[in-house]
Amino acid sequence: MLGGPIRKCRKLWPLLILPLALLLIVFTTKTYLDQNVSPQKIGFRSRTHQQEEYVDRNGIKVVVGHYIGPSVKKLPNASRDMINANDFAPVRGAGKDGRPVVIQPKDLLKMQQLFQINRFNLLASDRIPLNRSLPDVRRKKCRYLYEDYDTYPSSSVIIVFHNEAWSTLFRTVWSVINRSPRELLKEIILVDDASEREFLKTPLDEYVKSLPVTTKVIRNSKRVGLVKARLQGAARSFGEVLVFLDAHCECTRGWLESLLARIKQDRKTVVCPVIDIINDDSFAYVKSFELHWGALNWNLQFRWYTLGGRELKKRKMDTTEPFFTPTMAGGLFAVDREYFQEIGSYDEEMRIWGGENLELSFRIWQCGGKIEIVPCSHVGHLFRKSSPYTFPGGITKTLYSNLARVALVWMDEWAEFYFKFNENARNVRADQNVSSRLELRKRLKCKNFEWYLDNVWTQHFFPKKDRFFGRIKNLEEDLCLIKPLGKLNSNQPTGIAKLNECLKHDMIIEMFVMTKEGFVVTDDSICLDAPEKETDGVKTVRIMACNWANRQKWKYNEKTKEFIHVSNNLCLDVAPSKKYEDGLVITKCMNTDTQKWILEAVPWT
Ligand code: UD2
Ligand code: MN
Repeated sequence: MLGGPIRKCRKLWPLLILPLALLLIVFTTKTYLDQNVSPQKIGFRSRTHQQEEYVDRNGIKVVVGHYIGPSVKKLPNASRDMINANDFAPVRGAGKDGRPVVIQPKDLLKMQQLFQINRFNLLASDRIPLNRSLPDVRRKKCRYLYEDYDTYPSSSVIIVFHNEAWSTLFRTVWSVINRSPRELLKEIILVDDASEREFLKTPLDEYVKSLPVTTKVIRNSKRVGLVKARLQGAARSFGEVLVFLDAHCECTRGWLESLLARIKQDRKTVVCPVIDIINDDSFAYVKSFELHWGALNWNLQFRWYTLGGRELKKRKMDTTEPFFTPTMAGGLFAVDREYFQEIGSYDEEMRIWGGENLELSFRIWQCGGKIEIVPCSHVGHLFRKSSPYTFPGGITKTLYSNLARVALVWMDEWAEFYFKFNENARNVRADQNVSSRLELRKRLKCKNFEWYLDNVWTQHFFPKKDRFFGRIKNLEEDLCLIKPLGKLNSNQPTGIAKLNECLKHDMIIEMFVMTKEGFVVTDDSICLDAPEKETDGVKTVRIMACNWANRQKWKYNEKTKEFIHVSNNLCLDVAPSKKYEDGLVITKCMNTDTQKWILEAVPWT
């Protein structure tokens, strides 16, 4: 009896191994290619859809969520039945206290198949109970700050979803139910954006009836995208505050009170929790950084950056105080319901995914509001390395149309900068009619983007009239400084500062800003850096995350053409070996030819 199935399995072995081997080949080739791009080619690689995930200087894992396109080939394929099945089968204690789930070797193949469906470990998720416990990651003081919560405004929690897994969706819902004071939680609103999964239809309607909190379900038969879906939820809500969550979140204790407390104090403050990380493989709950804020890069992608200088000092004075942030990630925030309408909710012309977070961020700040992160509020979000769903209308066109709209409405002359360096956005620019949003901007008497850069995002690295923007060229070698390439999915571009052939076209990798304070910055808040005090003869110059400290300050001498590292009073020079790999160093200023640099300004509008 037993022999039958086992023998059958043996025959299947080659069939199973082949896809795995293919997967491995595709993956290694991809990694190989990424690491072996010759310097001259670097600038032509499109990095615009890449997900950034790296460990920063403080040893904190930083993950930035944005669309990165289809992942490695769908091998092995998940069958239709698998996609439509709800195999939620909780195992007692799995994922308890936010701990990782370990999958046995015998289940690995199934795990990989299921992974493709949502681009996270569905097998692991399906084993974790919907009401799993999570660590209380807040600072101790937070526990006693919100005891008068019965005086706070009430809330409607709005969760939009498209083809979400049952276990992640309802773990989100249950974490809201279990960890929100019932008095403050008026209702939960689930907005289905035309999901196709069978279990998200009638079974969901039935299940929702059993929940102890009023839960509305709004359905779409046609895909509307997350902006319209959220607006539908907002239109049907009764809470005084709207709280938006992605459909794969887990809220921890105190998350809601601390958000609502701030809105009670000031209804024009839009607040975000600290977004912790639910690991896409193990579903471990990982506490995330607090000394960062949200901003963007030259490609208009949302990014977390290290704080420095005044901002950092302010934050360290009271680590439970809400602190402001130039932009929000977009998925997790709370806003006064009426204020949300007053400032123009969302740009309804934004389709499917992307851009709405920056649009809302600029609008709030420029039109008289504030965005803050509340350190006593922690919510986990499942960050994925790629997007699992389709983009009707095409990913490039959809995403860049949304981003072009952001630029055209809010960024003034910096819109020109964006279009100049971004071909995809340039291609869809003319198709955008933003007149109603420009009218809104006028009606609300919003401030301009320059004000935003000067007053809100004080550590920005965009070009401006009062700073240099362009190439930094070594006179002797006739080569240009370039931004190092990060490894795909692993590192922030960090490395030894190197020279590269000066490119004929203006490419972002050769563009640097030099601020009045002497920071030499390029896209993604990356700075030219050398040790503050020369130690043990180590004089290598690096390009790494800006920390706005003295070690990253430089001075350019127009006359002598020397580029001086301020704290050491040493000169930027080519490594003595003159080898590409050895990059740049700082050394005693002797006015040699390799110590002469030209700042070649490039027009940016
Ligand atoms: C981030 C945000 C996300 C959104 C996005 C930019 C966080 C943690 N997440 O990407 O909320 O601001 O940036 O647009 O800040 N969905 C639909 N219909 C669609 C597409 C998506 O309902 O056509 C849902 C989806 O099921 C999910 C939510 O919208 O619940 C956000 O989508 P995501 O999780 O793919 O976005 P994410 O986290 O990569
Ligand atoms: Mn998400």
